Amino acid sequence: MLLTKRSKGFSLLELTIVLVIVSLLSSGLMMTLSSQMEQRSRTQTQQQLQDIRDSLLGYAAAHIALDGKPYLPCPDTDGDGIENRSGNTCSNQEGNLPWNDLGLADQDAWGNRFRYRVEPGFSRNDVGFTLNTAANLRVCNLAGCTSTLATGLPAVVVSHGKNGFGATNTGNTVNPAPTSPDEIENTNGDSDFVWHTPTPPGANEFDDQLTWVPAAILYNRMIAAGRLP
Ligand SMILES: [Ca+2]
Ligand SMILES: [Ca+2]
Ligand SMILES: [Ca+2]
Repeated sequence: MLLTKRSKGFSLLELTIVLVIVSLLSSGLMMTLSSQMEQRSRTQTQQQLQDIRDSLLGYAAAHIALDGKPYLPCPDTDGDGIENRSGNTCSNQEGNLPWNDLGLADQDAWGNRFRYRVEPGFSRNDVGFTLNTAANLRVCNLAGCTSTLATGLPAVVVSHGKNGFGATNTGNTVNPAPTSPDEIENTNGDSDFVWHTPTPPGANEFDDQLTWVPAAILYNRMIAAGRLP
């Protein structure tokens, strides 16, 4: 009789065990969902970076400097997505991607602008670039650039990733600066950038995503389009 009575419901202990299992399962599910969303945002941003590189190559093929040679766009420095020039040269060699000129989205998957740096010799609209124009941008494995992934680059584009440190947001204000050396290298306005796989928050935090325009690919496309030599 006692057994029949017990089988009608859960004991407090059983209920507690069930609740613990449910909470473990749901927190595991939440973690899986949030890491899936993060991965989806990274994949989306990577696709955008590929489109940006293609658009920069297309821009060079379609824009003719006064001397008949091709040129790349200047950075946008005032938040309207349109390049900023001072006469025939860029107002600044580094700023945000001129998304409006390129016909692309104005933000990465985390709501921030893409950073864009272009070499002076590749961005004049009076004297275009040739096969001999100097290109000195570098993408390195680590800050300080003791080893390089790519050198002699005409242009580099950076998404500042999920943490968005150092990026301009869509309200055209600059987010808090990064503190890790590798992310600082992508915001300090010189010719060197860093790319490697993400590292978690902490002293060496890194979540930036990059693309770059190799000189050889740019030249190849210009020759194929009949724009160079
Ligand atoms: Ca502008
Ligand atoms: Ca970042
Ligand atoms: Ca740098």
